[in-house]
Amino acid sequence: MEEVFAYPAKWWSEAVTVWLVVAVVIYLVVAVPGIYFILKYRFKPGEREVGDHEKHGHWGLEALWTIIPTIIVLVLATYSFAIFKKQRTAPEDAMVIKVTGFMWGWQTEYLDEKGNVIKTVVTSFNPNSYEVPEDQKIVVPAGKPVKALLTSLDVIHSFYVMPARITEDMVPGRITHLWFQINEPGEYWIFCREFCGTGHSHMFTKLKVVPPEQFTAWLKGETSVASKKVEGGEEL
Ligand SMILES: [Cu+2]
Repeated sequence: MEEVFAYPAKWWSEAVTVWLVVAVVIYLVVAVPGIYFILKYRFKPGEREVGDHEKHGHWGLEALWTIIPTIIVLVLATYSFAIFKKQRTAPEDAMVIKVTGFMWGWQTEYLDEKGNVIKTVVTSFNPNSYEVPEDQKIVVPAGKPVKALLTSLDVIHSFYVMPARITEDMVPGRITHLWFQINEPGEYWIFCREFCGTGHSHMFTKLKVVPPEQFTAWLKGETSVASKKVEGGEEL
């Protein structure tokens, strides 16, 4: 199985496997005996059609096939909710950025420890190209949790961080949030995932994930981030 290098994508990917295994086991437990009984007890010429098949309930069985599914449902619900909670709660040490969506682009603000904006990156609308200029990419450090505070200037957009498999609406007049962590340096897509007008299909940008030292240097403006080929990331 492919190693997932981003959160919360990794947890959901594991959850899919768990749900799949449970579903396949239940399918086999129900369908295999089902097919067997259909063949074994099918009508054969010469048999009486009515009267022979009255059965009375078996309390042990009834209890068993009520309790087991109840336990399965409770376990899956608790397990899935625990992931959902982790997904909604950014780690304490997360770096905070502010991203504002507009028709059609993004403005990303980087903050210092006091919450002052120290750097701003704006991705602007270009209907003629799928290339994102180097200085318009959203840069974040690899292996560190990033919490994004989201809002919009005009209509509802949605900030979709593709490698992390997470999306959240950007609503004018409201601040929403999500967090993600990408462990593998590289370049990944960010899309608007809420139809927001004629420029929607060109409302995207690149997330550039770089080693932490390189990120700090970039933030301070000491060096520009060198263009880097994607390694093990999303197909661009
Ligand atoms: Cu949009």
